Amino acid sequence: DRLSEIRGWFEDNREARMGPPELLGKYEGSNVITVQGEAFMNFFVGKELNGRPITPNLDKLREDSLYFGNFYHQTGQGRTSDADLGANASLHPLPSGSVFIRYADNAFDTMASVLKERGYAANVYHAYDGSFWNRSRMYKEMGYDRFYDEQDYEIDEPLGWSLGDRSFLDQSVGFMEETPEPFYSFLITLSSHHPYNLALKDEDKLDVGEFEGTTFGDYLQSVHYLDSALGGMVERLKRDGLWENTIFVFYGDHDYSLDEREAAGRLLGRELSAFDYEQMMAQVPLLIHLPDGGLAGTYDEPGGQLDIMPTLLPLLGIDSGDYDLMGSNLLNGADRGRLVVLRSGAFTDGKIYYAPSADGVFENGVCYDLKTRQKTDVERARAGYEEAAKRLSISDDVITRDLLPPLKGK
Ligand code: GP9
Repeated sequence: DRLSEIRGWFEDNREARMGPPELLGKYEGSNVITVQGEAFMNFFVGKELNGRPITPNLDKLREDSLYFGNFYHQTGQGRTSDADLGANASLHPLPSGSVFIRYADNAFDTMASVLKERGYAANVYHAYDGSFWNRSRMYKEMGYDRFYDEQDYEIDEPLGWSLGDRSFLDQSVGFMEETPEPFYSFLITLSSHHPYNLALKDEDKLDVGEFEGTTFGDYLQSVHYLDSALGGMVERLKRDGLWENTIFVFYGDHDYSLDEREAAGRLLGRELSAFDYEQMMAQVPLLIHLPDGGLAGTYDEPGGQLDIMPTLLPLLGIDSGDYDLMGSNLLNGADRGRLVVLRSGAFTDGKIYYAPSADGVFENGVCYDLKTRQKTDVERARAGYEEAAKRLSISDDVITRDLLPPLKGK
């Protein structure tokens, strides 16, 4: 029946979730601080504008971090909440709506719930109305001890939708300092939310030159501000002695909702094909800083948000194979046949990228060769297409039929 079919898939993919044995438990007992950056994409990371780096703090952090530069967001209509679900529960979003709103009463295995079983404290931080995306309800189900929402913060830096990220991150570290270790902290930033036109202080401004007064220019300003806020947070974690015992994770949640192919091409100094731009809109950065700066480098294998949980758990001594997670461990190397599946049915294995057609007929989709960046025979995508469709339907059933308890025999 369906349940044993699904159980079989999780069993068959067990090894893809487990990391290299020598890393199992290497950072056991560390705190984990994960920051999800609003609309923070990858295409400007490490780039300069008028001779000034757009993301100087992330550039510095990258020197002793793992940087995944070929990393996809896997969100759907639930946008920020879908990214949260992907990273914290390793499940795909649904074809419509947000899981946070539609299925908040279901049972989930999450970073918070799994780590709490191991004696961690687990808190989530977001300085906005706690009911947005049904977070207050969903975070109870996800197992957090506490959700720090807008009411818990002093709004001493009003910016954009709410409190500016600089003060948000700083006050959040203050709350963490009152939390018993080890802890898992999940933070969601907000200042770089659309429409991006922030009233920034002069010292926070980036000279965006030719993009001044455009939405694209405002967007670059807003992500530059988030980068600066992150830099301040890392400084404080170091100063206050948390950094050496913390795995620090940063990733972007979803695309920036703009159609700016021409402007993005000007920024990057090359003309972008429609495919180049599609890839840009699909990718966000992922950085993982380990307490000793270990495993630092740029990782080019493809990955996605659902891979964050199965990558982090083994570092803390927890076998990801024991949990029904849809993602893979990013430290396995590319040889495990990793497939990154997007909600649209698009997928990549690092060699090809398949973009489905609106009618959902396989043959009408387009397959690209990632080396040549040209269209290639769509048949090359058939096996991956079938596996991608299988994964999406398993994840959908797990969520809509609340299958995690019965999969565990409960
Ligand atoms: C608000 C914020 C918005 O709480 O998370 O999310 P988005 O509109 O980007 O999904």
